[in-house]
Amino acid sequence: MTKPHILQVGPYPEWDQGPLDASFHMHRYFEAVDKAAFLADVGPQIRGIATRGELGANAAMIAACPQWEVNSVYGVGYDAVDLEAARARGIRVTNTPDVLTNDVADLGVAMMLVQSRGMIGAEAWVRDGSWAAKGLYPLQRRVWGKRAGVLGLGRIGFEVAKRLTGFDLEIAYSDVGPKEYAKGWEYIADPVALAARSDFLFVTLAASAATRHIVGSEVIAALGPSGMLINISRASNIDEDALLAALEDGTLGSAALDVFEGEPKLNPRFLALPNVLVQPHHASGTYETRQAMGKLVRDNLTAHFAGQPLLTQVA
Ligand code: 8YV
Repeated sequence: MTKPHILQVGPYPEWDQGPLDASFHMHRYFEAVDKAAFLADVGPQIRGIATRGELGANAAMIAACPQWEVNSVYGVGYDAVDLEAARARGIRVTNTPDVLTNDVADLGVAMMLVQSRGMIGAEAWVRDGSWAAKGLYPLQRRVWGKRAGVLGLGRIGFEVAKRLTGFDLEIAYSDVGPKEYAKGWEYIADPVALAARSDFLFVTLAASAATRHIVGSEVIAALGPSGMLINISRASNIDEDALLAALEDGTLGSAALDVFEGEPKLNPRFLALPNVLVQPHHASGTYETRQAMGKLVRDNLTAHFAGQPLLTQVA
């Protein structure tokens, strides 16, 4: 059987590329200089798209691939895939849930600790000789015993909340409705009210058109001058202009962010702010997790072309 032609939107680690090239005819969109010409050339043969959470598959790609059957996302978030176009054409879409949940939750909690305790500055304080020259490092903010809000108590939100109980934090959450697995954590339907009763607000909900800017100026102001916003979901869940303005004028105390609009070309205003911890969208970035994500991408593609049920289908 001829190997199915796959449009590869972005790079994958070598341990994935080898097996993919062995099983499929991979067309590397990310290496193409003239992307439109590349799509016009290879598009007619493409039966599958292999992409990443933050890259997705846009309308131009989809329009160029008349034989497109399946879209396999390396990531749990598939908000960057044009789902409407996929559904209209009966395209099957898969993602990589569960295998990354704990790593993403770990990084979210770590970001809260690093930012609250000023560990980036403390590291520099030692390395640049300030400790010897200036003495003790300035005092920071306590974490344990404070109040945490979790916006989106799905798989990742649940694991974040579970970890926060280990720090004796008082947990409350918002979601479309109360969750039976919420271990007695307080359900607060309104994100503004959740922010108002929180010292730390974690944004963990799956991004969609419905959640766009769910964290806007009202939520940010409610979190307040001593509050911290932590985002390990998608930048689109937050009104970034409102966030930047609030961080610059002190309406919001601080933020710890792993995702940005237009990433990796984030707004340079973030880089000028001392009260923001910036991270390069690596919440799922461990060898163990990425190997599991890569295997799921391959297994879903293999299952599709073998006429088998998909492992992790979302559409
Ligand atoms: C990326 C993510 O997929 O899971 C998601 O939705 O955004 C990430 O895990 C990962 O960074 C690889 O691109």
